Amino acid sequence: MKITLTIFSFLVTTTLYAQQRDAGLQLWYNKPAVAWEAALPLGNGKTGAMVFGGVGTERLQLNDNTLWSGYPEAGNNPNGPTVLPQVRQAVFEGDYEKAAALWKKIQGPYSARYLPMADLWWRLQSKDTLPASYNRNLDLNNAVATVRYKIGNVQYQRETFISYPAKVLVMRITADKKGSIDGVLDLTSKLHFKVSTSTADYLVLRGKAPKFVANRDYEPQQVIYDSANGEGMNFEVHVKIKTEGGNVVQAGNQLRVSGANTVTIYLSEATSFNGFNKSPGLEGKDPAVEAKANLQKAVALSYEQLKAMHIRDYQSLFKRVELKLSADNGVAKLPTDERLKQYASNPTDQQLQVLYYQFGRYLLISSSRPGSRPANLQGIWNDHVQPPWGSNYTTNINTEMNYWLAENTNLSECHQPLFDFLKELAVNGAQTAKVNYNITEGWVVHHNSDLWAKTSPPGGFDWDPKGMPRWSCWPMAGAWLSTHIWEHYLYTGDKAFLKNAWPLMKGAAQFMLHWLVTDPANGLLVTNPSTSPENTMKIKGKEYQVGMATTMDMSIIRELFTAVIKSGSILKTDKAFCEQVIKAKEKLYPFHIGQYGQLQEWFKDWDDPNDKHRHLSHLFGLYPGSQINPATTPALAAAAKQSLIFRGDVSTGWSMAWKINWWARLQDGNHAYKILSDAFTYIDPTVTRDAMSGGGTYPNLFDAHPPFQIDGNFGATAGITELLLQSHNGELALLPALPDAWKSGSIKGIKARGNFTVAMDWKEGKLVKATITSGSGGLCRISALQPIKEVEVTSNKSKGNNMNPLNTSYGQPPYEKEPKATLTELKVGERYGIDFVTEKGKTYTIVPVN
Ligand code: FUC
Repeated sequence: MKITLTIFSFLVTTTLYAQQRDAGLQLWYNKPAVAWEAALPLGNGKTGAMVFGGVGTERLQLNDNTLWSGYPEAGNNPNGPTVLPQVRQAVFEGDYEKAAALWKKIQGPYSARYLPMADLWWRLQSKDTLPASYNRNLDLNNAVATVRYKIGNVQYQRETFISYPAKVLVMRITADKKGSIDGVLDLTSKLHFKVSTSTADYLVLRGKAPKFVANRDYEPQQVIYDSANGEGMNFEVHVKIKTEGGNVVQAGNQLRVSGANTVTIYLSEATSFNGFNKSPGLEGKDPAVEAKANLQKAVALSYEQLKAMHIRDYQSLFKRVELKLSADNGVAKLPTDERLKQYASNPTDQQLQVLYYQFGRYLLISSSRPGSRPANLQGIWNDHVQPPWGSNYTTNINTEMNYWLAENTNLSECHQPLFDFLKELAVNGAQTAKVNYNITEGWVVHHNSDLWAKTSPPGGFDWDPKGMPRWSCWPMAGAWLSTHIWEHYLYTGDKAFLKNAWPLMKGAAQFMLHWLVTDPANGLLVTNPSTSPENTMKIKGKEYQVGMATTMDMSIIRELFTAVIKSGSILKTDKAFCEQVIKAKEKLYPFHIGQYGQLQEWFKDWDDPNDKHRHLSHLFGLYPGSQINPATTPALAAAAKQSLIFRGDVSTGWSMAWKINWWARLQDGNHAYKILSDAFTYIDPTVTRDAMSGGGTYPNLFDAHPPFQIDGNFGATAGITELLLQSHNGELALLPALPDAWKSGSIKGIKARGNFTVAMDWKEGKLVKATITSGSGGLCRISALQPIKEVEVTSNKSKGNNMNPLNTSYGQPPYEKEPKATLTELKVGERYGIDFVTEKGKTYTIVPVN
């Protein structure tokens, strides 16, 4: 087949966001939520709410992103510098059991817990029976949750949203007959609280968080409040109610509305959190000041003004990306939970896939905005005082996965809270490095963190028969998280950002230079002690936790060092330091392919082909790293594939999401699609399931680990994007792993490294057209799987006939070199491509012609 690429440029027309509403982008239900995992999430990064949509009683379960248990507690362990050399010696001598036992002496406490704040109850006079015309929905077009039903001849409606610019939650209750709204408003909390009413239209809940909450496997009495010295956070929820018609009176600690035409409820909240290093009890802020100020500003605006402001803000992010797949297959008219239940027998519901994809983007916009904390294990939505894993920052995969979609789905701004967090982690992590390891340069983070930016190795969970080192002995999170800085730069071309964040990356690499040791056996640099997160190595039938130079450790360090070397050269800074990193990188213990053709997870070939563990950390280099590629490292890619095949497809939610990304990178869209379908397994929230029993999706489309964990949502959205566009290998690969099932479709507004914004249309599995908008100018290299024999370039700056072989990688974007101008048949795979020079702000159209 002969295809001609025609490239031409035109000035970008700046359509900020499309105004039209996409009817498919709604989660909707024909009954109220009973389980929390059926309620609908709203959020502005700071405030979170789950809307249940009851008829007799509406419940809004509320969170604030800064409401955590505890206080700054480093948990560093001064035994470290004495014990660490003993651990290392034991490992070098092959006594892995002793190494693990010794390691336990260095551990500190587990993290603090993310807590539920309060519940708002709107109790109506109607019975809690289901009216015939009931509908509740969450419209992803505008981030508004709506409940509608008819009782008698009155049509009722409630609309709720949480505004990022106005920092308030607003609920508007209307009816189509005057004077028909009666109800009682009430606030409660699962934490210590008191409610008071200052005026007839104002409610305040004052609460106190515990200073300690034990992990989820302890009894509820393991929640400790401290009144003596004020440890533990204070918080306040303020509610003001406005009515048209009727009246509002105080009734005890509740507000009673009768005979109103409309009711508008404004809610704001704040905590005494005053920074990661200040006691929230003793040095905290007065939450009343912030809560009152936000509320006062908001109530001065009309409901319509607030709603318009909210939608404008939300759509400026959400509407950047549009995904279209084939027309619906008839089930789109069903409620979302019904569609999900049908999915197993009908995995062709591509509209549900689109909804799920955009829901991932919606969740990031709602849980991570500039100024907020980063999204935790549950984003910002949590109803448990003892949430699973503390709803903390689990940094050996979960926190990072939360941000995989930030750049490629064009939500770069939502990445910011993670970078703010890194600054705090670097402060605490420098202390941990010093106290625990006597390393005085750089910073370290272990496998758990929290609001207090904890960086020490977490103990806890003593009940686990396998012990703790297999997760706590993992000082790699600072390095992994720092690669996000580099990724953000690659996608945005923001040099000022890179410069500003350079000390963080440098610090993470400095720690690693000190952490690495020379293996006396081969002279290479290795990590010791080392784990492959949460997995164990099986040697002669026995399991061990702690060894050396796991593939994940070495891959993370290699990825970080590469980013540091490139950043240093872009910023023209720290030459001597970068040279040290270059030298160290050359001596890193390399990848190995094991006896079963698998990518070796461990230092030696101890992999068990029957191992089904959910973590496949050794594939870090395939994704999110960019060290393993079918085109440039085919043998390693084949080994990674073998490892994936051994582990199987079905696992916990986040594990399946990671697998989607891996199969995408291996360019096997069909396998990725199969796992995406597995992830749509309906999980009934009313049935208790074992946490490792296999993931799926709850009625509200939250990912089920189980239990609910948000990483699976984010990871799957990132993976769907990765099926359509990849840019980690020095080129923009268009439709690199399109599943057969997605015969025709289009995507707009996704991003590639080099600061390119991409739109594509495809039919019958073939690219029809792509447009690339260049955000920073520079060279753009395109590759496609379709054979290209001839290329015609009409861009003003590009040379004609300049198709290149793509079997060599020539660095990461942003591209600085001139394009080559040779026309050559490709040797590797069937990738064909073109280089062209772009101008900042211009859009280029690529039309393959058959
Ligand atoms: C890690 C994972 C678990 C879970 C927890 C929050 O420990 O191994 O599956 O996701 O984090």
